Amino acid sequence: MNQLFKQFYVFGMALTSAGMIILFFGSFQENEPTQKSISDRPNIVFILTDDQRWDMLGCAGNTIISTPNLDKIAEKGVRFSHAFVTTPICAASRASILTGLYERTHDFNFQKPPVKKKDTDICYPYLLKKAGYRTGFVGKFGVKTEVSIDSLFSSIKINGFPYWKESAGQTKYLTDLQGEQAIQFMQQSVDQEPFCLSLSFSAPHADDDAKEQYFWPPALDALYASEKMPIPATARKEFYDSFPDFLKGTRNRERWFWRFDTPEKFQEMVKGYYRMITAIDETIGRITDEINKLGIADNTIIVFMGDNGYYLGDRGYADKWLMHDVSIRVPLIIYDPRKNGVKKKMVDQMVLNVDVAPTILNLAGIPIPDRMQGKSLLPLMTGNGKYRQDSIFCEHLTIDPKIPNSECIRTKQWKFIRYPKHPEYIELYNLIEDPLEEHNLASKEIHQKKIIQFQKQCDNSIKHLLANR
Ligand SMILES: [Ca+2]
Repeated sequence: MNQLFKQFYVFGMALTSAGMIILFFGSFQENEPTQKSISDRPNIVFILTDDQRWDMLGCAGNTIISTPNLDKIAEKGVRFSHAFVTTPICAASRASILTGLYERTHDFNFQKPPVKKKDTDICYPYLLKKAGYRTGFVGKFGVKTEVSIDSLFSSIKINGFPYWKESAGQTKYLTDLQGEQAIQFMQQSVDQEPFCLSLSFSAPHADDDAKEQYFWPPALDALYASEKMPIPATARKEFYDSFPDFLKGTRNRERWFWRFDTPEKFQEMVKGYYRMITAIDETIGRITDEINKLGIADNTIIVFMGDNGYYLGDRGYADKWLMHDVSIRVPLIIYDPRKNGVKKKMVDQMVLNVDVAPTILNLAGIPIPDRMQGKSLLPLMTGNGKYRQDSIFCEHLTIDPKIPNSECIRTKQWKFIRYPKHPEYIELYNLIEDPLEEHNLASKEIHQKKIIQFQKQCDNSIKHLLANR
């Protein structure tokens, strides 16, 4: 018995040939999950990294970084070149990944009450577990929930900083330890298929409390040592100096002093960040070897994503939180060995972290709850069915006084950014002519109508997301 699932979406935007912006909003999703017995369903390994920017992958065009195992997964699967997070911060982004809901709707972030039961009731591990999956979690969870997370996962191994751990009389690098725990879960699950493992590496997140910030295994000490790490185009001093006061001296700038305030420190810190990503890649290599060894490679889907982007000295900043592409754009790769009608190698349409949960459910043949705001990416992977995201809305609602709240609309061509507490300052970039967002066009007379339309679109998006809270 097949069922038809529809989701109407409220965000979208069309530009007419006359350059007028028309708000229209509606996208439609159809999924016809095959009703199979639970034992025929695929295993799913969902790997999330912490603070890995979209271009920190060889397969994304980075000619310095070494990520051969992830490149291999991308080669066999589908890479999404324009994947974004709806909120660029660990806590809110992870809640969005779990539930398929925007921050404005799930209302979870640092120093906020836990994710409500009605929202964890639709999260992907809960629904997979309910359908008969063995669900496992390893690594940094980063989300508080009203319900015990035992109701979401059959097996839980939560851990985090510091990067060096004492385990059974040995000192272990955290990424290696998390990899071992992931492998252990798969070994324990192989007679209880299907399983879904959510593996959330702590790396390459800096250990903020440590002067060194970045930690990697000694075997990688020599890697990148002779490289000259590229300095971002927006790292120049006059760029930072041109900011309004509320964007100066913020948390992004504070951490810039920790990491990038001299050319020598910049080189060393960026190399450390790269080495941490290579260490993740090596661990992922061990995980894919184990999938082969266990004889489950033809039925195990791998989904790989980052939880937010990263300023590596761009704009005189460090870390994430704001709405520029370096902060909201993340890597996303999905490899389904069953093929399942997948024809695409790369998808350049804009997709979101809130799409992960509905995609995982769709791949597992489980109905997608109407309440979910993300959409399954399967139609984009197969080239069949409907998915449309002509524009995306992103936001960050932190209560940290040193991080200005911000909201944006991004289309293929335009980026509109506003700061709710500083309505006088707007950023507008033409991404086709200016992909690095160097030239703020907001004061140009010719763009004023466009700005009014983007303001309305932000307001409408927020209204819709609040109504669904
Ligand atoms: Ca993060």
